Amino acid sequence: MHVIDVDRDIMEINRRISERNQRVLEENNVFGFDVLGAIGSGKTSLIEALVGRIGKKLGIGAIAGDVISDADASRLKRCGIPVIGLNTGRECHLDAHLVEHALESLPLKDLDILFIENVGNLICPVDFPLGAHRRIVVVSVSEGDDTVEKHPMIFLDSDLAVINKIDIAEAVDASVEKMEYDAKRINPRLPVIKTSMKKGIGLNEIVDWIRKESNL
Ligand SMILES: Nc1nc2c(ncn2[C@@H]2O[C@H](COP(=O)(O)OP(=O)(O)OP(=O)(O)O)[C@@H](O)[C@H]2O)c(=O)[nH]1
Ligand SMILES: [Mg+2]
Repeated sequence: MHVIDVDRDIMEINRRISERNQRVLEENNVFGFDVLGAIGSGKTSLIEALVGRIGKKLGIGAIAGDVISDADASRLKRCGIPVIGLNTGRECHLDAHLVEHALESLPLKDLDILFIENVGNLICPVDFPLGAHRRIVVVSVSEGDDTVEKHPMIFLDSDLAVINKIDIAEAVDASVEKMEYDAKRINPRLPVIKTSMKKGIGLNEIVDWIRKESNL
């Protein structure tokens, strides 16, 4: 029997398109950050906070991935940046082909940084690079302090881990130290920044990291 490995083919096609996307970004001098993480962990809040901190000096654009709504795209548009919303329908992750179309509609010549907010999920997006240069994974204490140890792949494949909502860690009985320890155990090279988007904690550290990585 001839078996076709459909998954492998899809991933290979995605990989090729993601490389093309990265070339498009580079031709336009745009540095891309993929923002991944669990549902409600604070991905949109992070992008909003970063626009507030570096948006006056740098041209920032965003792609907001959601299953059906345009809520995140609308939130980010209110920050005054160009945003393309992408709906995936039933899919639990963005793919490079969707991003390729979004890139065609963004004013890339005016941008220095592009944030791509993926659909809230710690599993599916891992295997689908989009063309961004770096991956930021956002988890929060409210998902439980065993979230990191249960999802090693995304921490292995990311360049920065953000542990968010530390302001409510005690209330939800979560150990931020355990989450940080787990992330470092899974990927010793991974920088981990503990944040509260609500209280503005840890955001300067993220700005420093973004500037260092993007050379901007
Ligand atoms: N207490 C607290 N709440 C936060 C913090 N960061 C975000 N939130 C709240 O958490 C909720 C979800 O935040 P979002 O930024 O929308 O999370 P998201 O990851 O973009 O969510 P999805 O796109 O739906 O997966 C919102 O009500 C935020 O106000 C934080 O540091 N502390
Ligand atoms: Mg969001």
